[in-house]
Amino acid sequence: MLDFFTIFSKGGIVLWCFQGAGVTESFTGPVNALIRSVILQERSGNSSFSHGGLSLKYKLDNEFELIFVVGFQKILTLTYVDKFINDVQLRFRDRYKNELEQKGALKLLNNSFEFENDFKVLLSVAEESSKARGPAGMRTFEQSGKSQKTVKSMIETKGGDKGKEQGGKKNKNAKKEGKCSLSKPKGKQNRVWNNGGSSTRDLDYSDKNGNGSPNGAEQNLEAQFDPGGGLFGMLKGLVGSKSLTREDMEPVLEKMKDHLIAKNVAADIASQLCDSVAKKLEGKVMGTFTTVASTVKQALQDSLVQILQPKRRVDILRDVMEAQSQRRPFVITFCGVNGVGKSTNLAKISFWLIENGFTVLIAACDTFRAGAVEQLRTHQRRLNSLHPPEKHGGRPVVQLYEKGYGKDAAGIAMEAIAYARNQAFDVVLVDTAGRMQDNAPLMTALAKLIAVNMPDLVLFVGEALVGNEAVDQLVKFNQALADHSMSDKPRLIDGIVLTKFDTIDDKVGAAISMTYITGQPIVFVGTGQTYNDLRSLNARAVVSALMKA
Ligand SMILES: Nc1nc2c(ncn2[C@@H]2O[C@H](COP(=O)(O)OP(=O)(O)O)[C@@H](O)[C@H]2O)c(=O)[nH]1
Ligand SMILES: [Mg+2]
Repeated sequence: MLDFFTIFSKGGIVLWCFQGAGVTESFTGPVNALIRSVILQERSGNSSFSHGGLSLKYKLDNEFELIFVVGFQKILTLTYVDKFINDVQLRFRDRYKNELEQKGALKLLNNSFEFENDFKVLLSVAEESSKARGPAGMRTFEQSGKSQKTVKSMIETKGGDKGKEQGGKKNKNAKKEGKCSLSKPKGKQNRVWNNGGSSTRDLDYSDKNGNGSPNGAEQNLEAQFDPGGGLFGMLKGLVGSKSLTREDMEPVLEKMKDHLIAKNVAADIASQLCDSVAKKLEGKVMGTFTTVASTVKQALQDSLVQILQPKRRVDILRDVMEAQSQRRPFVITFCGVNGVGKSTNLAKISFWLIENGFTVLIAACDTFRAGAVEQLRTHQRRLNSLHPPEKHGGRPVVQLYEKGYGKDAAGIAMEAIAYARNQAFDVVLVDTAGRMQDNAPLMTALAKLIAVNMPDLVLFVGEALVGNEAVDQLVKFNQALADHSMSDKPRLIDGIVLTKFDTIDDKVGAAISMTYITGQPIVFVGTGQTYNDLRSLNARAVVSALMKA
């Protein structure tokens, strides 16, 4: 009932694969999609993925750097898959331990992994066991929760659900306790080099459970590794070649998550990122002199850079030239909530395009906010005075297309694009009214504007100041565009303009939240209120600001 199973190395070499009987479709597409949109984008916190009609489940083997992927029809509920993928992993590792230990792509390529028989045996065992279990029968009274209750507790008393409530609270507490003990570093205290250094500074390390570390030397060691305390003051000095477990990493991950949130990364995303890092590291063998904290830190840093690295080429100037050669204007639409800097950054981008020798038509499609049209007219005048028509063959380099207030924005955009085509403008920049992501009628209107005009680029403008809100905005803008699209390949947000970057100090987390949610690049960063305050994103600088304690 499986469509396929494949085992490949993280370097991309397929070691072995299986295709289910009667399955004719190639599974390259789904596996590539999994690699592209999950594994390469640090979304591996979750171990399943769907693509078309298929469900894919995967497991990372970090010790041998392998990925195991199984695919089956989404409509099937295969309860045995999780265990099965584990079993296959263990068997494969057992059988080919020696081969896998000889690292190096060529060696892997030269080996043939005759795994067919083992796989078939495991598969039939798994399928049989799931059949044997069959649909779960009804529980007997003794097995049910009710049998555990006393009669008294089942009698409803006047005055409401006090008993229930108390029960509920108790449960909550019990849960909490369970959690606490999970995150508490257990039994690792002895694994430190006790070199008896002297403590120089207090550490930002507090054991949430109130069990202060009895071992002073351990704290000293921490101080030596990370004299600043702070985030990586958690370091437990675990040294030696051992493979990482989730438990080892838990305290460090917890601190990292808090650190990312403090840097303005949305809370959900911080947890997903930490989960993904944990998945990537679980089972990995550490080098002799590396510590859990430094390993996790490095992995997180790599993941952050990976997220910020654009997944596709964004080269507006080249695209404009291409449109030019097709004798049509290149159209960019700006959208976002109120006051984030859409109009201001649209003007900066106009300036940048003009400096690069293009002509720009600004379409004033914010027909809602008083003063919006005048604001753009002021920019148009200023830009034209910076690049006077005399220097450009008597032709103004930037013009405003406006129809006043209260009109249909989609219609104005369409007229503006037609006008630009007739007048041979190179670029049309469409300003739109700000709208809250929850305002359904306005979101529908924006989706219509985009669906009707099919701009070449849809830029979402967002402030670098936002934290959790960034996720909500982006998810809902994208959702509205998808819901109201008229084609089966909806136009979604293609890029992000991150504004007010000059006001956030090192709280640069919004950059991560926004790229993580959309998978789209940050095309421009606004760093002030003059025309020159437009930058591209430097992923490494952002990540180093993020990691700074
Ligand atoms: N410091 C700073 N302020 C900005 C930046 N971009 C826009 N602003 C300011 O944000 C305010 C709102 O900008 P506006 O373009 O009218 O926002 P819109 O409602 O999205 O069109 C204005 O006062 C801008 O000067 C930026 O990158 N840095
Ligand atoms: Mg505006």
